[in-house]
Amino acid sequence: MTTYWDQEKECMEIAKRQELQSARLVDTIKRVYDNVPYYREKMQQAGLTPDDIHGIEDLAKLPFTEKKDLRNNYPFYTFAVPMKDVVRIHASSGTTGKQTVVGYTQKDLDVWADLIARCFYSVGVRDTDIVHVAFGYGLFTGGLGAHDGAQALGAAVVPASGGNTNRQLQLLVDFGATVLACTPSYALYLADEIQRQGLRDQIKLRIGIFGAEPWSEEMRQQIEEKLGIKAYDIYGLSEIMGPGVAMECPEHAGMHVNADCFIAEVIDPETGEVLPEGSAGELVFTCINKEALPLIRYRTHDLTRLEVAPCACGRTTPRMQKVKGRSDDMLIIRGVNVFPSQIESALLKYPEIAPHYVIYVDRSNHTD
Ligand code: DLL
Repeated sequence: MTTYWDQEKECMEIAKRQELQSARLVDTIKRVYDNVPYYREKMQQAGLTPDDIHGIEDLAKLPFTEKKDLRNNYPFYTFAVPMKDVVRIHASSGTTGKQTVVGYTQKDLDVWADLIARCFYSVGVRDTDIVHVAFGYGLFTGGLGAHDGAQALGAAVVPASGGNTNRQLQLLVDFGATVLACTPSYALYLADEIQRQGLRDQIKLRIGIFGAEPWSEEMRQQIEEKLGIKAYDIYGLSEIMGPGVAMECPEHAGMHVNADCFIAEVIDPETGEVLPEGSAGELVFTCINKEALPLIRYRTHDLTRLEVAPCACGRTTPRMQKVKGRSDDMLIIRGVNVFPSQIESALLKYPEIAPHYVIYVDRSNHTD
């Protein structure tokens, strides 16, 4: 009937999954070498051709990709398919005014929706649920990503997008949403407003799916208590796909990486060396089931650890622990990526202001 769950079942056996990853990696490397001049040059500089990549054992031979590489090839020069095959474009902020642009073919969108459906299903979302999506819709991948995934699962989607809290509360009450998807900071803000306006008895939420920014166990407890829901962490980044790269299961024992589509590695952020299983370091992803933008060894700059032992839920995919920080200076404010250099370039437009500044980020009342 549904495909999203069966696909994952197919790669439960670790050896079988590694075989699938190897086959997909070899195919991806051939495609980027043939179709993306940037990757061909990078591989040639490293003395590599696709014939040198036989499977996941050769992954570490390949050069890394950085956000700046996408920026230098702005907007579409990293795409591996002609523009006629691209059906959606999203973007995320970069270190300058320029966005990091990402593209999807129809198949990419179908795979992405399936992955999110798989994530949502794993925490109990069903086709009988009403999913209120309060991630921003637009270039950000949160809104449309969660939307397509919930719809693929057969749930009824309320595309609320972000902001206008009173309207959001009215929709939650009137439509009786059972699932809320948004940033954790906005969930806490909504929870406080629900409490303040005495609406708790009129809210039917039972599951919360929150991500796009780091959040703590304490924050989970607060949200769960205030809204009377179970809250789950969802992780992703535009360059790799958007939300749904990894998501927690009801065991709350880390986020299961969708390993049939993304190979995760943890490296030393200083040296670039791949670290032994279970070490903390910087997360790197390779896309192995993507057509338009299959990034190779993309450095996320997110610091975490990968747990490879099978989970108590029965699944065998590696689990990433909560993101502990970043190895660059990016801040994430209400799900929006902000680099200090962007603040600096705005300040420098005013000659009357000296270019010395301190950035103060206050999250104390969850609205900032
Ligand atoms: O934030 C995609 C997303 C949307 C994920 C909705 C989850 C839910 P970007 O705007 O490209 O994409 O930002 C990606 O956000 O490298 C992390 O630093 C951070 N991030 C995303 N999810 C989490 C999370 C979306 N669950 C950057 N915990 C990533 C901690 C997260 N940080």
